[in-house]
Order: sequence, then C-alpha cells, then structure tokens
Amino acid sequence: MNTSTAALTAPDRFEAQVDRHLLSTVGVAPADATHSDIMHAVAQVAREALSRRWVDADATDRKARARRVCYLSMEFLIGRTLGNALAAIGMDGEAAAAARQHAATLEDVASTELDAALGNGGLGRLAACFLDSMATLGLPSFGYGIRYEYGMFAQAIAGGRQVEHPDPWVEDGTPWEFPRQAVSYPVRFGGWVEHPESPAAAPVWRHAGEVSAKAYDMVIPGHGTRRVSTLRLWKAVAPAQIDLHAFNSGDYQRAAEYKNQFENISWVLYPNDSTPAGRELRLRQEFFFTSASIQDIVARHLAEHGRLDNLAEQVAIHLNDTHPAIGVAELMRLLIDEQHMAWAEAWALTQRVFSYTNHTLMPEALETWPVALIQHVLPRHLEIIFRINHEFLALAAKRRPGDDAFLRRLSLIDESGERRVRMANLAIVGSHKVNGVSALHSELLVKTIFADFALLWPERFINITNGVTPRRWLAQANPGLAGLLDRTIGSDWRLHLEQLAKLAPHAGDAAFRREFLAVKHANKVRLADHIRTATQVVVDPESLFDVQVKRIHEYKRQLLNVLHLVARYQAMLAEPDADWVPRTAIFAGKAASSYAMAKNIIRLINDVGAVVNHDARLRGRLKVVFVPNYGVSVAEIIMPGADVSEQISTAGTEASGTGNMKLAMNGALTVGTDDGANIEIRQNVGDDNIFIFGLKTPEVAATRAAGYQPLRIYEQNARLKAVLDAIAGGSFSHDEPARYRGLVDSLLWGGDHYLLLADFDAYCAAQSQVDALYRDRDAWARKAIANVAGMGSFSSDRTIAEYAREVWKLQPGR
Ligand code: HBZ
Repeated sequence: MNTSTAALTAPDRFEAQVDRHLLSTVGVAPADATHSDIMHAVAQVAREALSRRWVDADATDRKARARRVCYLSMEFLIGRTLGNALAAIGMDGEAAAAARQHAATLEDVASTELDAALGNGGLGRLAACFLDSMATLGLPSFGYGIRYEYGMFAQAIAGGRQVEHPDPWVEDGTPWEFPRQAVSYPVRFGGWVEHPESPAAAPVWRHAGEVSAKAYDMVIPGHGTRRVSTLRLWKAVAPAQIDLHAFNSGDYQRAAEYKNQFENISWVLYPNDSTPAGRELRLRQEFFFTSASIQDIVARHLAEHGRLDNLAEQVAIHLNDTHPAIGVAELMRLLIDEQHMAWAEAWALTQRVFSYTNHTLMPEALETWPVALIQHVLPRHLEIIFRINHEFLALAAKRRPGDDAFLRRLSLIDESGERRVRMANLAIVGSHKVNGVSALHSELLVKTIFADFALLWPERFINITNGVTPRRWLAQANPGLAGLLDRTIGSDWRLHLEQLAKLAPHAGDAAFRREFLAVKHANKVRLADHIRTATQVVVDPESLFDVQVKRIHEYKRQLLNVLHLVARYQAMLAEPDADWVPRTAIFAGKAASSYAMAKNIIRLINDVGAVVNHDARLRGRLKVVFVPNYGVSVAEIIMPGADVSEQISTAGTEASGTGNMKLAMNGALTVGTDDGANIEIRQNVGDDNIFIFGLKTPEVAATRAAGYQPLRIYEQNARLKAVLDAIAGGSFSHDEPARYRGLVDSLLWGGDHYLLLADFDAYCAAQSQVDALYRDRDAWARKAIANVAGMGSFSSDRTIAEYAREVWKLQPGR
C-alpha cells in the first residue's frame, strides 16, 4: 500500500517538502523563492510520488507478463505537466496551500512552466490525450517518440506578420524527465548490403554511420488510479568512440562538427503540418526513433520471455500516421538479419504486431520518399521493402489477374515519375488494422485513397473516432465549469464522461442557466485579459466571442472567416445605427514557416484587425484579434471563453478535428461544415444546437466536376464582390495597396480549390442565425448546455477503449 502518499497528506509535510526542495534541488532560500523556483520545488514533490507509482506499475506488469501497447509517434504535444500531475495524484490542494505560504497562487506557480511542445497540431495533441487515457484506463502502455531539444517554434507577431523564434524548452532542464543511463541502442545509417554465398546466411548491412539513441523517460500519471504510463523519448548522441579529445587540438572544431552531424537528428521538430518535408534529415529522424523503439521492444520482450515467436501475443505496436512506418521494414530486418527468423514467420508476426492510423486524406500530405534516398540512407530496408512489395503484388495479382493498373496503384513503389516509396502503402500492408479518425474520414479512406486496399482486405479497415481528455480540457482548463458540474451531476464525469448526459435536464432550469452563463462570463473576462496582454487590444466580454483556433491552412479556411468579417464590417458601415450584435473574432494558430499563403492569411487577419478595431464608427461592436503563439497552454485559456467554435473546413478535408470537441465540451456552439467529427458532434448534441452550413462532401466533388467557376460567383454576388474588391484594392493595406492582390487572385483566377466562394453565402446566413440567437442569452444558454451534455462520447477514454478492444486486444486494468 501507499504509505508514503498517506503520510504526505498532512499539509505541513507537503510544505516542508517544498521548502526542502527549494533548498536542496533549486538552491534558494525559501523566503526568496520566485514563482518559478516554487514550480520546480513542487514538481519535485510530485515527481517523487509519481516515481513510486511508476515502479509499482512496472513491477505489476512484469509479474503479470502483461500484454502491452507501444504507441509510436513522431509528435507528443504535451503542454505543461504540473497541474495535471498534481490533480492526478490528488495533491492539488496541498500544492495550492504550499503556494499560498509563499504568497502565490498555484496558477501563478504553474504558469511559469514551459510547454513541452513536441508536436505541430492535432496529431501530436491526440497522442498526448491518448497517453493520459492509456494511463487512466490502466493499459500497460508505452509512448515512444523523439526528445527534440527545440519544440514547435514560438510565434511572435511583428507588423502583423508571423515571426518564428526557437523554443529551447529543455535548455534549463525539465523536472519531468528521467534519463535512463543504461538504456541506449545503436541506430545505423548508409553503407551497403553484402549477400553471403550461402543462402542460409543472413545478409550483412555494412553501415557507414552509427548514432546512439539514449532513453529519456517521462512518467504519465493516470487519474483515479495508481497506474501510470511511460513516455520514452530518444535523444541522439554521437557514439562513444567519437571522442573529441582524441582529435588533436587543430582538429577539435572538425571533431565537433562531425559530432553534430549525428546529434542534429534530435535537435528540432519539423514545423510542418499536413505538408511533409522531403528532407533527408526528416527521414533520418523517422528511422532514428522508430529503430530505437523497436530495438527496445524486442530487447524487453527477450528479457522477459526469452523467445520471439510469441512477440505478437505480448506486444501491439501502433503507428501514429506513416512517420514510423519504416518500422515495418526495421522489425523484419531485426527478426531476419539479427534473430535469424525465416521470412514467412517474420512477416506473419510483423503483420500481427502492427496497426496504423491515418490522419489525412489530402494526397499532397501523404508521405513518399525517393527510392534513391532510401537506397542511400537505409539500403537494407529498401531491399526488404522491395521483397515485401514483390510478394504482396504477387498475392494481389491472383485476385485480379491482368489488371496492371490495379497493381500499379497498390504498389509500395510509385513508378509514375522519380521512383518513390509510398509509406502509407507500406503501413497498410504491414498492419492487421488500419483506422481513420472520424466516421466520415474512415468512410472516405475506403472509398478514395485506400479503395484498392479495401477491396483486397475489407476487414482491415475500421473507424475509431478521436476524443480528448476531459481532465485537461474540462477539469483543468475550466475549473469554473468543472465546479458547476460537480455540484450538479457529481464528479464522476472526469472518468466517465457519458455522465455529462445528466446535465441535459438542467438546461430547463433558469437558475442553472444563470450559473452557467456566469461561469462563461468569468472565463471570457480571463480570455479578454489574455488578449489585452498579448495583443494590446481591448475586447468586451459582453460581446460574442467567435473563435477559430487551429493550424493556419487553406483547407481549414480561415480566409472564409475573414471574408465574412469584412462583409460584416461593410454592412455595419452602411448602417451604423442598426442594432448589431457585438462580436469579437478571435483567431490563433501557427503557419508552417515555409507556407507563404498561410503566412499571408495571418497578415491579412492582423491587417483587417488594425482597421476594424480602430474604426470609431463601429463603436466597438466588431473586434478582430489574432492571439499569438497558439499552443496547449494558450488553448487552455481560449477554449473555456468561447461562445462560437468555427469548424469550417471544406467538406471532406478535415479528417476529424479535436479542437471542435474541446470547444463544444466547454459550451461553445459550433458553426461548421458537414466534415470530420463535426458530423458526429451534430448527431450527439442535436441538429438544433449546432449551425451546419455549406456544401456536403458529395456536393464538393460534384461542384468541382461540373467545372467550378469562382469568377462567376464573384460577378453575381454583389456582397462578395465588394469584400474581395476591398481586400484586393488595399482597403486593409493602405501602405501597400497591392499586398493582397495575389491572395484574391488565387481565389478568382487560381481556381479557389477549397470553394470559399461557393460556401460564402451559406456561411454568412449561418452567422446571421448566430447573431439572432445571441440576442436571447437565455435561449443561447440552453443550447450551450445541450452541447456540454451531448459531448460524453468525445472523451479519449472512449477512443482508447475502442483501440484496446478492436485493434490492440488489450484488457483495460481500471
Ligand atoms: O490529425 C490532424 C488532422 O488534420 C485532424 O483533422 C485530426 O483531428 C488530427 C488527429 O487525428 N493531422 C495532423 O495534425 N497532421 C499533422 O500534424 C502532421 C504533422 C507532420 C506531417 C504531416 C502532418 O509531416
């Protein structure tokens, strides 16, 4: 039993521990401690308690010879850890008391922690929510990724434009990691392959370079359980034999450069989202962490079981998108070349071990690597991929004799231009289950990009709709609403989010609606404070807070939102005395540093804001703000303060979305297209409590097929024409009137690929309905409450339980 935690529950003990750590770990006098010092000391106390749980959970799993899932992901967008860790281990009350002893609040203290931003956006944050749910459900589980020294860049806005700054988040250390001196693996690159004369002997990979992968573990606490999970991140270190001192002093600099060539692998996160970078370093990163993880899995399995034929009974390896898909070839290489298993046995085992989640339908975002590059970096893996392909195509040919086009589409090698390896095809062929992340997305996968594979193996493809952890996105981010829920429906919703359904009848209770609106108002005041500090723009918490926060991408259509705001501005100027509903449009999100159009959209938002926010004729009834440096911690401030959630991607383009879930769960009403998880949100909250507009997926396809002509719409729609003319003509860029010519031309003459013009009128109509409803705050509250009540199935606990049952064949231990 946990005697130490029990002993810690006396408040004096916790405070004494904090003071001890201030002295011994941080090195300051408790009386002089800054908020950041206190954060580090409190973190140390939590770390000790977590460490105990960790050791216990590990011992239990070893003893039970438990089957495990290993979740391989290039990204884990974790954010801050302290608040979550304290809540999980039930020490938040004592920590708050300790903070008060130092004349601070726990919020002051917690806000000094830097975000661990080891991810770009949805995919990385999903992985972080999954870790929380795996620990909470008590699944024996490991996350595997890269310990980037520089996470997602920090975004500043200067002169309206995005400026990227490095994010050296571990420079001064993090209290949450445990370096594992004893755990490291060699990862090899380059060279050539020798095939011994004897067919019985395994091929020999004469590699040209080697780097060491060193393990750094983070403990992931479960909530309502003593179970924890582990996130193991790999750091690249030059192998020991490259000793800088061995070089004479004249060569010291060259020796350092040589060392850097290896160590740069884990330096920086690639800041692309849905736009993969075709760079060799990226391929090296992917192989580096995948190889280290699979070596670790095999080594642990051998240590526990002494044989490999039962690997698939004991381990499930999940591929979070195709970034770790090279793992299919790496496991084959380890089994065949190093463990001397026969090909057929190794292949059967590999397929039973792996499963794969796809996160995008956009063809340009599907990873492929030039065959020549893989030959150069991973020559043995290329051989293995060719053999997998050969055997796979032979099998497929039997199903459709003579259909060469079918085989060309299925092939792991794209032969249409420069030969390239299709990583999604490798992941599908090497897995026993493949899933999409919302009902629509999974349906489109088997109807479009993976149709040929679905024909071969229909049972391999399933849907598992995304979810988010209610601990971070409701309990931690929105303590006001969490408290109201606790008083109204009890506190079980943290672990059983279905309980939110019990809220539905309270929408009919006027006193409850008032309380609900008071909580929302307080959250809007907090958000308004953040906006003032971050942008110097003063916004009115009484106005409707209209929020679009996510990566900046053309398919997500931030530009459609801007078009509506400009239309609204023009309408307000035309009738300044009409009874306009005051609105604050809030944007946030990062643009990939190389994505010029996305960066230009950020600039336009800021330019529109600069004009609108200072136009006295509006009397403050329209504000447009761009909140810089969107990330997990900024999201925790924004989500609870939103009235409207903008989810307006072109139908059929957003795989799922998870921001849509966080916002609705916090009582925002969705204005959205019939896309991704919006569809399931609608089914759960009810048609009357959501604003769905615009072309549906089949209509999008039909519109394009019929020869879509945006110019025709522009000419026939006076309101839209006025908007586009104003933007193109420099109304928001007086100092450089032609600044947005190109952007508008891309809509009018460039084909408007994402159909902004086609959806413009429907979008404006939806926004008018929003205004009308907001006039009646009580009616608004009913619908907002219905949203919270309807979000019970969007917990990542439900998602992970489905993976455990349908894909990983694991028993939750909770
Ligand atoms: O994954 C997102 C989807 O766009 C979103 O709809 C979904 O909810 C979410 C979780 O399933 N996809 C991404 O976030 N993709 C990436 O972040 C990404 C990162 C690096 C790449 C490509 C894509 O090279």
